Amino acid sequence: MATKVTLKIGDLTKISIDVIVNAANASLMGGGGVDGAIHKAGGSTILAECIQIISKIGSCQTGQAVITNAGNLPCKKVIHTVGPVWRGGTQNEHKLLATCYQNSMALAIENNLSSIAFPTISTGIYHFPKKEAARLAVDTVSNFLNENPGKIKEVVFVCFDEENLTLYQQILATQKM
Ligand code: AR6
Repeated sequence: MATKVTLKIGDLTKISIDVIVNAANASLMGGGGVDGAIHKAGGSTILAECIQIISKIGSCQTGQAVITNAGNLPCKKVIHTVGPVWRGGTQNEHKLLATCYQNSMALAIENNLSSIAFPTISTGIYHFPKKEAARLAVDTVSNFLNENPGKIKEVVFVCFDEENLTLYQQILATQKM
């Protein structure tokens, strides 16, 4: 069965799905943007599990993904991944952002989670250019699904603003997924 790929505008924390992906930072201790929204809506059990993870791994590297409970959120689990800070595009940012999407989907499969929702990782406080990030997100997810058929039933791209929504609409319209 082909994977359903959809696009939504709104708040990632409100989505009922197996797993949502958090655009976190290396400390996993929360922050602003979607990270702040997830911890605020999800409650303290998410942070408690992040603290346990950090006590074992030290810090979450850029591109890495880890999984926790989802506290009070309507999803079952949260995957925390650390996107690259945009530094002009010369510091491996594209590859690192692709790795976030790949590792998140691989971790979802490992945990038997078959529906996943992504925010537009790195395009807020980390300033990755939105159009390049949208293209990279769609291409990376598409390639991953082709290479791992039948494992993920649904992918939702969640945009928080009209600009990202329009970019994703344009890119998805030209993409066979
Ligand atoms: N639902 C969906 N998308 C959201 C939400 C929400 N509730 N809130 C914001 N966005 P950002 P980054 C959008 O800054 O660039 C944090 O402090 C937002 O409009 O959340 O990867 C972390 O702790 C933007 O389009 O993540 C890190 O330190 C997108 O989510 C740092 O920010 C990503 O913006 C990570 O920065």
